[in-house]
Amino acid sequence: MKVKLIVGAGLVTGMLSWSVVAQDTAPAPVATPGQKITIVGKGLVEDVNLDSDRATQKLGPQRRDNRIRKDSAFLIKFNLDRVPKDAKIKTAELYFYVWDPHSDATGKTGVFEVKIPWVEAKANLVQPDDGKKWTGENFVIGTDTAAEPAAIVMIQPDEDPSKDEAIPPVEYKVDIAPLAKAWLSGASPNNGLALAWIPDRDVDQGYMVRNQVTASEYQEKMYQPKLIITLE
Ligand SMILES: [Ca+2]
Ligand SMILES: [Ca+2]
Repeated sequence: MKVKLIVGAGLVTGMLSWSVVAQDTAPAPVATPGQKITIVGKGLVEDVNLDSDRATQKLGPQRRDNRIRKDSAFLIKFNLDRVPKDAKIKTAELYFYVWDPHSDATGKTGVFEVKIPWVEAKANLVQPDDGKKWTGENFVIGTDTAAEPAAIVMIQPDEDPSKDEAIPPVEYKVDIAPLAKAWLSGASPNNGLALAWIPDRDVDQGYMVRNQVTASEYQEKMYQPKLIITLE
């Protein structure tokens, strides 16, 4: 069996963090009841900001300047190769981390299934890949994604309005088991998900809410986006 080791660059609580990526020569993984599979880190997670102010920039390497706001979204795709094909998924908890919450308002944030394939190093608001197009001129929620969110998360504003940043970043988690099941079974191609702001005056009082989230390039692994799948 040939395995490739990727050693995390950061020290996390005093220990080196490891990810093991099985190559295609590895035997197929076997499902164990109650098993937890954590998908985190470069090599297993791709993410990129599609940002209206930087529409043609390729923002895949951005560590934390990833903006969820009007006409902008943060895309995340998890590699499910380590999940046994016949596994029965009980929960699939998406974790993401907000380091710059909006100063005043709660941000209603949808998790939308993405319908178009995209490449972390090439995608931006105007293209999913070099030489490729989103459905229209730009990436649009409801056109390049499912119409309805698979889940909704309420991102809270700054706890202390005098401080612009949350240190450490604030953790959010939400179960996206139906999405993960569809990707694993092949019912839906795995093009990942988009975190996008959903304007709602009852929630945001009419504010244009902007939140910034960490990416898989963030120096501390514990604050990188991840998916924790628990099997039945
Ligand atoms: Ca990235
Ligand atoms: Ca802030």
